[in-house]
Amino acid sequence: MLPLCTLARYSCLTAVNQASMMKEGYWIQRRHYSGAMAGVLQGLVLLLTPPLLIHGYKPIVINTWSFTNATAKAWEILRQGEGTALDAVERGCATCEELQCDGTVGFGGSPDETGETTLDAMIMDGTTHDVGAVADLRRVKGAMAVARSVMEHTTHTLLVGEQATHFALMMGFPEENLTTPASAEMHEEWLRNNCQPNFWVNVSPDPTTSCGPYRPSNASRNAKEYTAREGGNFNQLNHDTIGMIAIDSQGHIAGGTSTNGARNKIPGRVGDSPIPGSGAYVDKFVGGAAATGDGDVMMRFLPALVAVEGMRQGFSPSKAAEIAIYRVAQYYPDFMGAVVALNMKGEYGAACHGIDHFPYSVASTETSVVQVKTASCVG
Ligand code: SD4
Repeated sequence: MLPLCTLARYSCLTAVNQASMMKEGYWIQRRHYSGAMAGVLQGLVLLLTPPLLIHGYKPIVINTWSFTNATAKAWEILRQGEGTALDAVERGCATCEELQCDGTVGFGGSPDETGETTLDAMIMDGTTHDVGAVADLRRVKGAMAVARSVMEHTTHTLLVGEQATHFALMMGFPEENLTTPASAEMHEEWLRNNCQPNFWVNVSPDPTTSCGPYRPSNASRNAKEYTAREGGNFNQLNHDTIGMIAIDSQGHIAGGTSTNGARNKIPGRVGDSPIPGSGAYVDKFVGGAAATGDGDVMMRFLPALVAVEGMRQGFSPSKAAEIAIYRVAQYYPDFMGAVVALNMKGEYGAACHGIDHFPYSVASTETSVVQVKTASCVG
């Protein structure tokens, strides 16, 4: 029978959570809200299933943004003991790919300059320090599962581009067109808008007014151009990666990411998400962290690694995430990004920059249901 106190606690927590988000002036945008509501429903379903007997570690999962369907899927696996932390991360992120979370994970989003959607994903086992990743993956929808295959069936870490596709097909994944009417329209609109915005600097014709093909011009790149050209391409609307960290009841920790990258990217562009230490990083002795945001800048600082090393030095997850974010902000004061961090004790936190608030999702034996937390950002 379902204990009444659990039910009471559930509705209480949900109400408090939403009230505090409204108080802070933040309201979940419609796309986030529908995800949150679906997660709440899934949370109710999870409450009706008998809890797993926990030995040692308390399972927990945390992920970027209010991608609550992904959290719920991972939590279902952890809570029922149906799989390991790796399984939870793989299936949780794959859920986002299937649901095209915010249009920035999975097929049919962020078309590149030619209109094609390409995918980056990574999975890391904090117990063995094994990693599998794919970048610039083409015509295969399940990037996270392909990343897991790289880990399970090769001794490599990262496969890219057409060769990653070739590998995926050998592993039995179907070849599919990742373009949808919505992504085709995004591309058409970009072309109608003279290819604005784009990621080119110091080329001619002038990339701020014209489409390519471009050739190099003589000017040299500087931080000011970052603000004007690169930073302007990233905001909360076109830039949401799922990054997830999970700990199972055996104390195994895993992390992963999946994204379709940056809209209008130059073909061949790979972001931070498939790079270990940048998109995500996990260590069985410490905990894990995952990042989202402007990957072109963030990968220059390995923020997930920095956050884990911060926790190793004894900082709380929130503080460690903040340290990682500040490291980037010192050089790029206009960058947009966020980091979630979780330690092996099950404590977690987040830090963010360049947006007002950063929602992230958590499910654990403490919360019983998927909750959306909100970090206030600096910068
Ligand atoms: C990238 N970091 O490819 C990814 C996108 C992202 O929040 O995180 N969006 O740059």
